Amino acid sequence: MARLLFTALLALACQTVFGHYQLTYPPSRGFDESREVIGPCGGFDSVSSNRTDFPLKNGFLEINSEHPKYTYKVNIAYGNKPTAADFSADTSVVAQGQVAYPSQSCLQVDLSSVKNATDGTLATLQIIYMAGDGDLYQCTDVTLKNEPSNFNTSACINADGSSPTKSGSTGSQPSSTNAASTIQAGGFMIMAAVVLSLVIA
Ligand SMILES: *[C@@H]1O[C@H](CO)[C@@H](O)[C@H](O)[C@H]1NC(C)=O
Ligand SMILES: *[C@@H]1O[C@H](CO)[C@@H](O)[C@H](O)[C@H]1NC(C)=O
Ligand SMILES: *[C@@H]1O[C@H](CO)[C@@H](O)[C@H](O)[C@H]1NC(C)=O
Ligand SMILES: [Cu+2]
Repeated sequence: MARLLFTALLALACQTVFGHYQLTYPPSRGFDESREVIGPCGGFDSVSSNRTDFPLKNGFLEINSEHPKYTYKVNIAYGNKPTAADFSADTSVVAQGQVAYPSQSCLQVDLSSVKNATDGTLATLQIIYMAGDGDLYQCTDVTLKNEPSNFNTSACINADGSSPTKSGSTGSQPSSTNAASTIQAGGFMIMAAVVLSLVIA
């Protein structure tokens, strides 16, 4: 019984400490925190049957981050059923940047100067998120459109209140993600202390 309690507490603590991120818009192919490390799409290899229209100009991906600081890269792959290799061409990167606050962030993805991104093209957008605990993957299946019929522009929100057009522009990668690692190490210590005190009691 006590052992069960420890296990439950440990699982809870781990979940809190090791939160990652969710792609909240357009809808993710699928989310399973424990499989988010699996490329190219966080463990979800099947293409969604209902694609979201994605604007060629001024598009974005909205994510919810549990880490307070991270860098990210957005890759595009074309066609109905892209393979892992399709996301990793030199020409696949369509956005990258860094964010220094947790929770909601609107990552700008402007495809207007991407050569193969044309009206009506089927594509999959992949986010690779890096916050110090491995590359974490999410994907969304879209149809690229000049005039999207079902793209929700209101979903673009930055938790720090900054202008969405400024956040997530293609930018330089920071040299390290030490802040995130430090916070995680801190979480580890607290978790260890809690478990230890329970064992002693
Ligand atoms: C597709 O439809 C299902 C069921 O309505 C929904 O859960 C899922 O989020 C949708 N996916 C996309 C990419 O719109
Ligand atoms: C565009 O498509 C062509 C033909 O499929 C391919 O050779 C080329 O690498 C693609 N370019 C980009 C930027 O993806
Ligand atoms: C669009 O996104 C906003 C913010 O997330 C949400 O409140 C609203 O319900 C969404 N609209 C539609 C039509 O899904
Ligand atoms: Cu994480």
